[in-house]
Amino acid sequence: MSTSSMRGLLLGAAIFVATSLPALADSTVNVDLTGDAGDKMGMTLDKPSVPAGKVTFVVKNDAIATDHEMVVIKLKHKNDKIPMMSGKHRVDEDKLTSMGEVEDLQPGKSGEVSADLTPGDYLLLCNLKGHYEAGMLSYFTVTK
Ligand SMILES: [Cu+2]
Repeated sequence: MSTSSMRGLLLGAAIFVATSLPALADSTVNVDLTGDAGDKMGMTLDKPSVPAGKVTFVVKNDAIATDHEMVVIKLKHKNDKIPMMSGKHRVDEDKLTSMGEVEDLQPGKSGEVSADLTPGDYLLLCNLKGHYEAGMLSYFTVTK
């Protein structure tokens, strides 16, 4: 058998395997981080929810001169009170369930994090000092 027909066979087998698997609900969420010190800060998602499965967050820091980050928190209930570290102007992540994060994104930089997410309510936030309080949070839902 020639190399090329062998390659064709292998490719055919690979396609067969790929199409015979159940559809996996892989999703991508684009996250935009904005705002500089002293200004309003924000976190915008391109969709409010995705189906359960592997979710990749592609995070872009659109600030001019401020680092940001994005932490994925799994909530028990959407109305959970978010614990703060007293006097630190930061969320107390140790008291929450983190599913992963993109840390220390400099202005203009992008990063991504993937996680297998089960159905429920999530909170995305930036936990640099004062940023959560300045508005860097976004609620997010994973559906069945
Ligand atoms: Cu921030």
